[in-house]
Amino acid sequence: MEKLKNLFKAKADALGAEIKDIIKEHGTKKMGEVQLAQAYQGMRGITGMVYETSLLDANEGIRFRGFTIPELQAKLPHAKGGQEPLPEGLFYLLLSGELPSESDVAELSADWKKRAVLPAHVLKTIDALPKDAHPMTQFVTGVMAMQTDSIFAKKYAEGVNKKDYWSFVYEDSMNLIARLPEVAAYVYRRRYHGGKTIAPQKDLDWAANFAHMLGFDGDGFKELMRLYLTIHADHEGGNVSAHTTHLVGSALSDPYLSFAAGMNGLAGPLHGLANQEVVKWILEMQKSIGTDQPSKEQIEAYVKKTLSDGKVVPGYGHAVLRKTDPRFSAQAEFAKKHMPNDPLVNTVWKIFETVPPILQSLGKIKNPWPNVDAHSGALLLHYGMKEYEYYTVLFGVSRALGVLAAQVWSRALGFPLERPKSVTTENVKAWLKGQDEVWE
Ligand code: NMX
Ligand code: MLT
Repeated sequence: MEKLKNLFKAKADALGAEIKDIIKEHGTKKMGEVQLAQAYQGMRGITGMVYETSLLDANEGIRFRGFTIPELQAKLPHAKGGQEPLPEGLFYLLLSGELPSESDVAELSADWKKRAVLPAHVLKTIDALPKDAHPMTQFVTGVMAMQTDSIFAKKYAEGVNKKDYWSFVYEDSMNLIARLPEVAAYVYRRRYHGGKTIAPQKDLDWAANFAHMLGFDGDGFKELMRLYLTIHADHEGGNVSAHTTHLVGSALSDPYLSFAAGMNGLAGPLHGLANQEVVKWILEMQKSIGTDQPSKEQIEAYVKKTLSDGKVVPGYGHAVLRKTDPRFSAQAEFAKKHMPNDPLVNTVWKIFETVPPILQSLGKIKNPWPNVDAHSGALLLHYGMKEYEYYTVLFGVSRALGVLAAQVWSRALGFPLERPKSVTTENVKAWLKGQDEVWE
């Protein structure tokens, strides 16, 4: 798809020149200061990187290139008869900064279809793992196996000019995104359906074809996938999966290596694995209480027990957000439209009424509100995808759109190796006594 690549190049050249001037004129301006506690406490609130594709406001939530989720639902092209945005459109927007037309999206969809050819060894590499290996392990293994096809790695070994890096990273990113649904669907069918795979259907859009290969051909699930794969794509640069992809990419590791690294971060329970943890937690609650429709009082008691057992309430809290995640709200709207009487969805809504005041009452949790993961599982279960250990793979397929678009930008803008400074507590203690400096 030369049009998108050329558009990107023109935009990147213009922004690159602007950034040069900004750094020259304002490079010594302070963006904040670092407190000692921040160095010990996960670097919260330190602004230390540039990531072009999206920006998170603590109260409003995510904007993708300036657009909120409801705006994207209205402005991005839809499938015929559908109402949810096509993820192809979101990728076009993230990469170029421009809203695509219907034909831009159709062209991108067709381009990804052409690229969606897996090297022969990829599925065999996944097959070397036990069938019951966690789906994220199988997914990342598939991504790593595809690395043999990296154009960037090959060109780098040949000694290309650094000005051209972005072009090969673009090609790798497009190939990787095009191929991910087949790898992800393979993992699902292998783990849960005896390895009976389903061939791609070439006339479907990226999300609908993924749904089809997973084995879900209903219109409702396809619409859900379009929404799901759009809203999980990006959450500015500091989250674990985006930051890891960015960091590893800064070493000029190719997009396969850096995306796989990001996915290993997404597989952590405080990050993307929280979507499986939410459903697991709700099912355990139902079992322990003995009903699939617990009352608010029963939920309250179970939340208190979770906390007194020293565990987190999955799906609640956030490192940056301080209000209900608009991705939670978008999913709640989808549920109101398509499944308002689903008992599990109703339980998710009751948990939403119950949990925040309890978390608030502890006095230490900065954000008692639900995040994206609090709702997603109930929607998937509604359509019959009950294998919750798989859910993070869906998150990962979506996250590729954001972190890989950002990676193309990072190479086009010539961002250097990322390497922040660290200190030791010995150094900190000496600094506090005035005997040493904290080295910059
Ligand atoms: N349940 C119980 N305790 C919590 C929760 C929660 N949902 N959220 C925060 N806390 C605790 C936290 O563990 C910490 O305790 P302590 O001081 O004893 O170590 C204290 O509250 C202060 O934490 P915060 O500063 O509010 O949160 P932080 O920025 O450190 O962590 C999360 C953010 C997202 C890791 C945290 O809220 C959490 O563990 N949530 C549950 C897991 C989850 O839903 N993760 C998904 C995030 C979204 N995503 O997809 O990535
Ligand atoms: C994400 O989507 O990456 C999560 O909400 C976590 C984050 O932003 O830190």
